[in-house]
Formats: sequence, C-alpha cells, structure tokens
Amino acid sequence: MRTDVPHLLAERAREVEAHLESVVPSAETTPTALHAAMRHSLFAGGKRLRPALVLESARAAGLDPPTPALPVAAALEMIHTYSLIHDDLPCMDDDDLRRGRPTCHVVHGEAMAILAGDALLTLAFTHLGEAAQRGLIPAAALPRIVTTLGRCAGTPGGMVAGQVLDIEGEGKELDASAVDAIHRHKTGALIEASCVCGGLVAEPPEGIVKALSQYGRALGLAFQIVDDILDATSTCVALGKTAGKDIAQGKATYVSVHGLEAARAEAKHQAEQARGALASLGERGEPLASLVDFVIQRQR
Ligand code: GRG
Repeated sequence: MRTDVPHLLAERAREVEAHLESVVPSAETTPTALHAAMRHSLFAGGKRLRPALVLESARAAGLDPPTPALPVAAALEMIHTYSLIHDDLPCMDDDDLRRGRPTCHVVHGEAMAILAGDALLTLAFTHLGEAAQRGLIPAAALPRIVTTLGRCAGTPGGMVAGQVLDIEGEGKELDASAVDAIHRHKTGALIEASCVCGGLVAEPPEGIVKALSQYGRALGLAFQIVDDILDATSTCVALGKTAGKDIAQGKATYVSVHGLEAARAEAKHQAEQARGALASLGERGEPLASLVDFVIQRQR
C-alpha cells in the first residue's frame, strides 16, 4: 500500500512538535530572551523532514510504533534549527527570511541568535542523555547515537565542516567533486544521521543500519540538489526563504556546475539509489521510499 506522504509528514510533525514543547523551556522561563529566540525559529513551521526520517527509519528497523524514537527526532530538529539560525547570521549567509518569517537575529538580535543556536545544539545532546537515563531510549544504543550525531553535525565529516567548505568556495570556480563534497557534508550528513540514529533506537541487525545509512546518504544528496534547483527556479514566497541566493553570492551549485537538466537527472539518479538501498527492508521500507518521492517533487 502506498503511503499518504502529506498525511505522514503532518502526523510526524504534530508528534515531534508536541514532544519539543515538553522539552524546550517556555518563553516565560528565565532567561526569557534566550528561550523566546529559540522558540521563534524552532516553532516556525519547518517541514520536519528530519524527524519524519528518524521515526520512519525506526519503524523500518522494527520499532512499531516508533514512539521511543521521539527524543532522537526532537534532537535532530533542534540541531537542524540551530544550523539554520547560524547559517542566516550576517557573518554567514546574511539572510532575513526563513521558514516564512523574519530570521532569528532580525527579531531577537545577533547575540541572542548565536546563543539560541548554541542552546539548541547543546539541549539536543542533553535531551538524548536524559531520555536514555529515563529508559525512553535503550541505554545500550545511546553511545552510538550520540557519536553518529556529533560526527554528522560537526567536523571533519559533518555539517560544520561543510559550512566551512561552502564559505571557502564562495566566488571560486569549483569543480563537480568540490560541490559534491560541500553538499554531502553540509546537508547530506545530517539527513544520513537522521536515518541511522532513528534505526539505532530499534537496535536492529547491522545490515539494517547499513541500508539506512546508504538510503540517507543518497537521499541527502538528492535533497540538496533539489534545493539548488529550487534556489535557481523558485520564488521567496514559494520557498519561505530567499530565492536566487546562490547566484547572488557566487556559490557553485549542482545547477551552476552541471546545468538545470543534468541537475534534475542527478537528483533522479540519487533518488533511485535511495530507493534501491531499501530493498532488504521489504514492505517495511515503503514509507521511506515514499519520502524519496516527496524530496524529489517538493516545491519548498
Ligand atoms: C557554527 C557559527 C556556526 C555556524 C554553522 C552548520 C551551519 C552553520 C550551517 C549548516 C548549513 C546549512 C544551513 C545547510 C542548509 C541545509 C538546508 C537545505 C536546509 C533547509 O532544510 P529544510 O528545507 O528546512 O528541510 P525546513 O525549514 O523545512 O526545516
């Protein structure tokens, strides 16, 4: 049976948002300015793709319902949101529109935006530790989940390293392999981590973890290629963030290096790789396969 993806995403978003509400301090909790800034960006209506990947990977790995993976889903969304807040800062991409609203530093000031990002990143790991202490996620799975997440969010193989490659590449003529490396680090690593860490909560055989890793890696690259295509072809209103930024900032993208048609073909190829990685999961992999279609067809 085909998965109803809009329904699935809406349900997973509702679950993770309720969970985040129970974890993130209220805007009335001291220091109020910090918590208001964190909540401004966190509860701003993102697609919640990474939490959906965490939960559906946990289900595909044998955890049905995947509720015990909610702390991991929340941690992924906190880390993703921190990266968006910092990415938008004047010293980084200098953007004033995100998730359809003014960026964190525009509303709350630069210092509070930096600290909101820091607090979301650290809260993600605190929350995982607490969830394991309370028996919500298996304690035996925690070390690998934390290590995978830290590696994929950080350096040398993860998102922060990718951001540095991206900054260093600005205004330069990059070749295809350099663009590939930026995309895999900056965006792909956290998407792969979502799939692997979600799966790990189910403590499955190693073959399933490997399949989820391969799926996540291909999906992550497809996601960023589609992002490049949308940046070149869509509008600010449709995206809820600034369109046409890559060209304006002199960034090399899949579109600038390969052209629009080849970028579309590569996104399709990576989508096929992602679906292929799910073969060993049988029917249980169907929701993840449907999420591939969503990533390829998305308009924002
Ligand atoms: C450490 C100061 C400091 C900065 C680091 C790590 C970092 C800044 C930035 C990460 C790079 C980044 C933001 C990559 C972009 C990935 C991307 C395409 C994000 C958009 O994801 P969506 O479309 O967003 O899933 P929503 O809003 O739907 O969640």
